[in-house]
Amino acid sequence: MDLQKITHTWERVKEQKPLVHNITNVVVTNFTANGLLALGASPVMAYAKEEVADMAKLAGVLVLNIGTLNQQEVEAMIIAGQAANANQVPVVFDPVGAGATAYRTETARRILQEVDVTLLRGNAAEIAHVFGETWEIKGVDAGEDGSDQEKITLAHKTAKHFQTHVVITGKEDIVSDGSQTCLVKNGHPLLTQVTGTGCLLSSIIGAFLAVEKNVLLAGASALVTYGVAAQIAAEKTRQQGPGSFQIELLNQLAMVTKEDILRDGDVTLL
Ligand code: ATP
Ligand code: TZP
Ligand code: MG
Ligand code: MG
Repeated sequence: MDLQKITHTWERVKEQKPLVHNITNVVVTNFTANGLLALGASPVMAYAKEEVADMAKLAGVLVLNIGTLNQQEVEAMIIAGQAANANQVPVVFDPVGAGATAYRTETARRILQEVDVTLLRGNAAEIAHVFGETWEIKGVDAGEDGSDQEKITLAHKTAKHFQTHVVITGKEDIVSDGSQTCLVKNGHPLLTQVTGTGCLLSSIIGAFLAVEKNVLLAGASALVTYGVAAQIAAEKTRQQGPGSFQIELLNQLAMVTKEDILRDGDVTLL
């Protein structure tokens, strides 16, 4: 995968400032809105079943996230998802905590059945549970990350089974369409010490999908850009803690340069 193509995709996000309609969780709402703004996208959070179809139609992408789900919100997600499908608006789905409870696993599968999801993004445990395998999980956090090969196999079969694209994140990230797969080795362990960094990433992938129809390219571009911004943020806050890192991540989502991405981006088409 060509880093020039990746920076070109990122530049188009900044130019086009796509509207990202999020139906997300209460933990990460503000962080997600600020992260999307820092990247150059335009966030909106809208949840009422009376308005979600109208908002999804207007948007460049719809992002669904079941982090603090309830029955009303799930109904709204399905209405929004079907409106997005009817209007060729791409849909990203983050099945937060799938596998932790039966309700989350069943809801994740229901959304995948009733909505045509363009890209499914989760940690390895969440994706495994959605697919129907068991994998260690602790609340919304993955247990063991798994080897690259295990994650690649899981991404392949999940993408094929649900006819979608899959991103599995962790120490290394994978994006797969069921046959072609990219491996991204950017990011920083401090990302695991700030809540919502996975949820924000799902919305950022959405912003890239709003400007790029090639889902593998959009996914890889988002993973590289986000991972490089995190690496620079970690470097800049080296003597400090996760609080400073969280703020610096927002700064770097706005300030990361083409040169940074070309220098530090680490992506391989397998
Ligand atoms: P979890 O709840 O298991 O933390 P998540 O939804 O927060 O899952 P992550 O897998 O943590 O999602 O991915 C979020 C971001 O953190 C991604 O950019 C990923 O590359 C990065 N990341 C996660 N773990 C590491 C790590 N050990 N080293 C470097 N980057 C990491
Ligand atoms: N509990 C329910 S949703 C949520 C928590 C802690 C946020 C999870 O965010 P992420 O991005 O998966 O770490
Ligand atoms: Mg995480
Ligand atoms: Mg998550």
